[in-house]
Amino acid sequence: MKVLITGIDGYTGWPLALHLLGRGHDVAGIDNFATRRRVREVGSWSATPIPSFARRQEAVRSVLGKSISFHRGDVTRFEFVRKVVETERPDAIVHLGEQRSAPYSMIDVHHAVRTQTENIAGTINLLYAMRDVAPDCHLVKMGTMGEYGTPNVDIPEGFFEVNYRGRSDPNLPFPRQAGSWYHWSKVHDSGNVMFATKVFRLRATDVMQGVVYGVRTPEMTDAILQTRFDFDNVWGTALNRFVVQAILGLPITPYGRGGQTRGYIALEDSMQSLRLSVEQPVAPGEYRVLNQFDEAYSVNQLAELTRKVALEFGYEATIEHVPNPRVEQEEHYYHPLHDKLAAMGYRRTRELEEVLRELFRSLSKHRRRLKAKQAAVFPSVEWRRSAAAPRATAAPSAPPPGTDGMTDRPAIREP
Ligand code: USQ
Repeated sequence: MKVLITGIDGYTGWPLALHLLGRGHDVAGIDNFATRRRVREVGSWSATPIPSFARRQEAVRSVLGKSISFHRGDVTRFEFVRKVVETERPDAIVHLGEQRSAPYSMIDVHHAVRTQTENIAGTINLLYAMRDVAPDCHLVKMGTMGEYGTPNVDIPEGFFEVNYRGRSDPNLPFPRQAGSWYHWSKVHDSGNVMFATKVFRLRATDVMQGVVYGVRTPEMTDAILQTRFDFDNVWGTALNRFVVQAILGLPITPYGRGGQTRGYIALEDSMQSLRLSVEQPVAPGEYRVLNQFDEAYSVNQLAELTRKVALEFGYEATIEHVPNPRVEQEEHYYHPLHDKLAAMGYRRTRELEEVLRELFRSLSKHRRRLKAKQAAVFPSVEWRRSAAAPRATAAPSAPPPGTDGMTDRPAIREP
């Protein structure tokens, strides 16, 4: 199959490209390198040194003997998106090209607006491009388990039966209660994708993915093929950050009481799941929702396990509960269902502890890069910051003259 990946330069986009190539698919990609710029904006970088995209393409040619066609550009520009879809004529589009950080979206009004306008516009552009030039193409859209929030009941895969005042509907969308502007952008996307499948008779799978952890996949056979790995407080996610904290001799920091529970999936198994979605498209007009995670853990469980594995590597990590910069439930019921991927042939291949060891092995090699950006590890973005309180260090509170407050605006050269 021919697969177009938006956000191909990212943490999951790049390994997905390698994984699909390895399985005999053709891959094309889009990226505007926003993540590279925005990680710099918050004073950090990828723990793993990653080459420019041109060098990545070269490496794919020389190491794997394959090729990736690449289009640099922004999915918020409709003409660009339409042109790429028309040129590539993909069988599937995996849409990962969105602003993916909850803290980044909570920095201030500019980051909130930019997150929502970009994410929502990019998805609508793809839906229209598909309608116009690739109506048979299957959209695999990256959503998030965070769309559902933490309700006090089981979470189905997208839809559930409702009985209300003597009437019933077997298939209503399960309520969404997201916890950041970023997560809400995914909720709005979900509504838009569901609507487009009806009115344009498009095919779509909406992937409610949990938190992804890990740094390696089997296709990364050479250091030049490795993916990015973020560990700062804005772009790094819980478990990945905990490993880095342990390596740097900093305390592991569950926010608040640490009972926050989320679904987690290893990077390699996320690739398997996305491939299965691509290889098993839905029918025209069908909107499928998949809950994509392996197991739910609380932040406290992850912190304890990280401390245990850290010891095996000679790191005596401590755990320090810090005031929660977010507004979220810190103790709650959490039981999402996730049966559909298993029915599609998905099998978990990676255990958490084993991936934790791999993380310690891989990241210890980059200790100097971690140390150089250590200041970015500490929480800096507060969800409920009053105007008078000290602000996030990540961006200026008032936009500099002539800009909209985003420091990633100017076109920059790739590193
Ligand atoms: N947390 C800590 N300490 C830390 C960092 C995070 O306790 O140092 C807690 C957070 O408060 C939260 C939980 O860990 O309760 C998860 O936070 P996270 O930063 O790992 O993940 P989150 O912000 O939810 O977002 C990440 C990805 C996002 C994806 C989402 C899946 O950045 O793109 O959509 O995971 S999910 O969490 O299922 O919504």
